[in-house]
Amino acid sequence: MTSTTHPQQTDAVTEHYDAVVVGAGVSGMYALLHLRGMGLSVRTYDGAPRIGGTWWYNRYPGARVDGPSAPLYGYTFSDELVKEWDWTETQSSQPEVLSYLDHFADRFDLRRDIELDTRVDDARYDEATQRWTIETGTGRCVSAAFLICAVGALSTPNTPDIHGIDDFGGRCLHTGHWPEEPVSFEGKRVGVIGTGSSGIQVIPEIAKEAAHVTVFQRTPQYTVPARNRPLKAEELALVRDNWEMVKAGMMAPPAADAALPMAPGNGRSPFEETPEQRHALYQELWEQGTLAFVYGNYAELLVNEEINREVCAFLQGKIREIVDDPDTAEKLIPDHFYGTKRPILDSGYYETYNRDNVTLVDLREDPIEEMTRAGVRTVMGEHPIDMLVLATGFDAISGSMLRLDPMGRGGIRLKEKWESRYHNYLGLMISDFPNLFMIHGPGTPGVLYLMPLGAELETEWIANCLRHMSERGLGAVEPTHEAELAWDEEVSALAEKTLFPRTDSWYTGANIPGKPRHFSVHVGGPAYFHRIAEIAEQGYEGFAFAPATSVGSNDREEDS
Ligand code: N01
Repeated sequence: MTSTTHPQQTDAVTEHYDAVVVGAGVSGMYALLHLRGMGLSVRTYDGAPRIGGTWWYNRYPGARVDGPSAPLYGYTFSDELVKEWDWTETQSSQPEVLSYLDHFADRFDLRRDIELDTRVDDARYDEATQRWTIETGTGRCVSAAFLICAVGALSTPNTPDIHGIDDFGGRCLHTGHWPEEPVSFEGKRVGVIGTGSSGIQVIPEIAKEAAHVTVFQRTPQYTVPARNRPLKAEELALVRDNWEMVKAGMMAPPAADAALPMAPGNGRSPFEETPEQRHALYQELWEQGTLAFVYGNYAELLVNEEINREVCAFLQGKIREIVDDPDTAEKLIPDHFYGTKRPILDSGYYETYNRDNVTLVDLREDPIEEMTRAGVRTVMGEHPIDMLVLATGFDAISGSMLRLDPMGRGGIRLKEKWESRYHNYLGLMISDFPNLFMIHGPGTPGVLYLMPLGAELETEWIANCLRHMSERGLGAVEPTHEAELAWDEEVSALAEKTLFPRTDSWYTGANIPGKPRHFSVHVGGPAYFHRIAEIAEQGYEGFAFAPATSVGSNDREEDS
């Protein structure tokens, strides 16, 4: 890196990089490593005091990977890393994932290029220099040829606008922004709002310690036992010894005619089996726990109403079986298609309602009116509490990009561009925002795929694009408007084959008041990565490149 001056940029700019990465979570750190490995000068900024992104902020009791078992939730690019990190449980806990990310940062010497406690406040593109100017809350002003937004799909907390919440006399915590120091619930009356993945993980843990827990539930949720357990040495060895095959399996797309675009299912047809056979499968998967309940199920589960309703009935039976009080059990029965909200894995969630110190308030029949100094007032009365835990989720997928709100060509802000739709191409780039790349943006499989592996594959695509530009003396790239519209149709058409768009969820933005309702996840799973590779191989169809201008073109050679 040098401090070359670019004439069109303000005097305040003190440093110039090839790339600035926003975010030092799973994606941002991999982007730093990979781009630095190409000989680029890269700087990474993160507002948190430590690396880890979501895994730093979501440090609430009970937080653990709610996806595929370890070691599949981890980077795949380094055989050494796979071999040397001993995951200890099937559903890795938040402290263990954070330790793994710390190890990753140290092992690959990433920290020297990461500035923590440094939130990016603004990013503006300058067409003349083909560079981004980036300003941080700490007063830094730097420029970069490429802006890599690894801002997280689930990292902007959603804090509900409840009347009087600021007047509450007790402590108020958000699961997505949990304090660093330990929190004691001992002897406390705790209210929890929210029963998504975070609520379902945290409620049983709080109930073990608190004097009383009142759960304020707006929408009941299905959850399947996580069946978390220690990983056996032989299980880890099996994966390590067959790593190439395991990895290939993670990236293999289902057949083009598969019922569910993102996963092959169990290879069995539900229509060729008797109701008893199907029930036996659901029972087997319930006993197995984990996301096997989705991925070991029939591929029709997320596309066929009839099969989905049968699975819902099975799960509803489980709730009635587990929960002793029939009224409470009825309040816990969901009414959406299973799996169309993010599938949840729990450790004793429904069982928690059998405890004497746990009460469920159904906000659909008894909504919150306001918070008072002493608690939560619902239509039917006041619930005194000493602490409030908001497990109210995130402004997901697009929220963190909108919080960054970069300014593109001609002064356009992202908030303007995305007012009614998250226009993008391949989930990676946005027209009018040249040289800005997103990782796990809207339009990628992001939250429906393996996040670390997805980040690797998206970063590698970005790196290849930068190489393509460098070899041809190109200084700017952005998608065309037409390509964006076609991509939106492609993503929507895939989603329409499934039941996903029919449910209100954070996938559709329905959890945030006023957010446009649009299912913005690519449901193709591994097929997405094959698709974006194909587009690159075909000469980056749908992208417009511009030759490097003289003022902005020199950085790679000079800076590295
Ligand atoms: O958030 P959510 P989450 N009044 O949006 C309720 C990932 N994750 O943090 O459904 C009352 O799912 C809301 O009700 P409703 C994981 O992928 C990963 O739980 O909108 N209630 C819902 O019950 C997950 O899916 C990990 O009606 C209000 C809850 O709050 C995703 O993050 C850990 C309300 C929010 O559920 C999000 O999960 C945690 C209001 N005004 C999460 N506003 C790990 O892997 C919202 N709610 C570690």
